[in-house]
Amino acid sequence: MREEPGNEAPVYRLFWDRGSANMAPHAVLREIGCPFDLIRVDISKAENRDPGYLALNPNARVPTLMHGDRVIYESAAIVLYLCEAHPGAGLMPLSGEAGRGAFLQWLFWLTNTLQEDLQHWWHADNYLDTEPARHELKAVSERRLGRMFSDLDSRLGQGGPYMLGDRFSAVDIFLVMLCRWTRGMAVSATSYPNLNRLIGLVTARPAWKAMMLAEGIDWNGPLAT
Ligand SMILES: N[C@@H](CCC(=O)N[C@@H](CS)C(=O)NCC(=O)O)C(=O)O
Repeated sequence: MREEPGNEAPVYRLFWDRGSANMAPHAVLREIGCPFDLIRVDISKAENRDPGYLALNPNARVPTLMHGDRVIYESAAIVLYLCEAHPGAGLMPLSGEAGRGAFLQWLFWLTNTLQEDLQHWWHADNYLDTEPARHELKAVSERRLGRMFSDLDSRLGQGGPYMLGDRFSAVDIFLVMLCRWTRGMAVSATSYPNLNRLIGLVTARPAWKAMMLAEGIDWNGPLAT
């Protein structure tokens, strides 16, 4: 599928699957407004294990971004790469600007801490062999996530509405992607008022809406997507 504003040649190719970790890079591409190709990698059909895809991303995960011959994987790295390549889009404070440290801190924390606990909840089978152990890991992860979302909510209540105060950035997109992944939990991210306000702000953006439409998902879609 080609997403091509005007007649420009596509600059990027994003390998994606529905509702996966590509959501944030995909929405960032749409915020930037540059031409790109979308190449579906259907995990349910094990396309992420095809030799051709493994040659790009040996971890067999989505997303992967190609920029010409360059290959980049890890969703947060792709987001940072795109924000740096398109400073005019204003999706992150540049080096030396106020908020730069906070941007990096939150992007890294979201991907190495919050996203990791979400992985435990969604994919306990990747970590433990028996059902009771997996059940326990899911319960512990959900408790830990609850504390993290509660802390984020307090922060957004004191200094929001965005993670960088009154400045929207790609960190908000990344966080809202992770918030969608809580929709099957007893207490989802939308239960926290300040987080829910941020979710409302980000999901109202044309770029987010276009990403959801292109991926064929909505906020409360089935848990497989
Ligand atoms: N840290 C990676 C995680 C990517 C990831 O786990 N993607 C999932 C979909 S959300 C995936 O590709 N799963 C396929 C599998 O584990 O076989 C990132 O953020 O890019």
